[in-house]
Amino acid sequence: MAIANIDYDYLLKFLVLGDSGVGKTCLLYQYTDGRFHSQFISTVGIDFREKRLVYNSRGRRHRIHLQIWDTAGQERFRSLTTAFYRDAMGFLLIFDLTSEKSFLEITNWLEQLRMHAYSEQPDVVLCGNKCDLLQMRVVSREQVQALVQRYRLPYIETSACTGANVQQAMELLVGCVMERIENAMSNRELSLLMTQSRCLPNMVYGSELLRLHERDNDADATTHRRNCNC
Ligand SMILES: Nc1nc2c(ncn2[C@@H]2O[C@H](COP(=O)(O)OP(=O)(O)OP(=O)(O)O)[C@@H](O)[C@H]2O)c(=O)[nH]1
Ligand SMILES: [Mg+2]
Repeated sequence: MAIANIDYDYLLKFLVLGDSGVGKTCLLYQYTDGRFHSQFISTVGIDFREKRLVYNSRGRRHRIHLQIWDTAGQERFRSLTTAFYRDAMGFLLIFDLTSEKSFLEITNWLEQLRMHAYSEQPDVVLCGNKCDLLQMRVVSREQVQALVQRYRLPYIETSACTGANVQQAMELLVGCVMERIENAMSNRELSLLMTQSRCLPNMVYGSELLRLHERDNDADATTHRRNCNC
C-alpha cells in the first residue's frame, strides 16, 4: 500500500504577472524568505517558490501549500509564460507605482488573463508595488481607483523593499481563491482546472472534490493519472 506524504489540505498554484522590473521576483522573495534584493536580475522564463500557511474559515482550519510561479515580464518570454496561465488558480498582477507605463499595461495583462486563464474572470489581486518610493510615485490614487472600479479588482499597495503589505497581498489572494473553492464546490471551470492541473497530487473528484486526500490504494492512483495531464 503506497501512502503519499501529504501533510496539507490544499495545494494552491498562483502566478505573479506584470511588466519587467515592477518587482515580481523581489515581492516573492520578500514573502517566502523575508529578504530584499536591490540588484535587478531579470527573470528568465519562469521560476517558482513555495510556502505553507494556515487559512481559517467558517470554523475550520485549512493547511495550505502555496506554489507561487514567478514569470518573466519581458515580452520575449510571453508565449512561454502564457502557457502557465491555465494551471493557475489565482493571479497577483503587479505594477510599479513609479512607472506609469507599467500601470497602463495592466489592461493588456488583464486581457491576456481573460484569454489564457482557467476562467474569463479569474481571481486577481492588483498590487501597486514600490510604495516605499514616495517621492518617485507617478501613478495617482485616482488613476488606480478608476481602474479597480472598472475591473472590480481587489487592490493593495506593497513594498518588496520594506515588506509593507506583502503578506497581506498574498493572503488577500488566498482568501479570494479559498472563498471561490468553498462557495463553488460544483463550479465546473474550477473543478476542471483542479482535475486537469499538472502536479496536483491525490486530488479527489467528487462531492468534496477539492479536498486533498492521501493516496492509499492503486485504484486512487489510477483515477489520479486519468485526471492528470502530466
Ligand atoms: N525601492 C524598491 N525597489 C524595488 C521594489 N521591488 C523591486 N524593486 C527593485 O526593482 C528592480 C526589479 O525588481 P525585480 O523583482 O527583479 O523585477 P521583476 O518584476 O521580477 O522583473 P522581471 O523578472 O524582468 O520580470 C530591482 O532592482 C529591485 O531591487 C520595492 O518595493 N521598492
Ligand atoms: Mg523577476
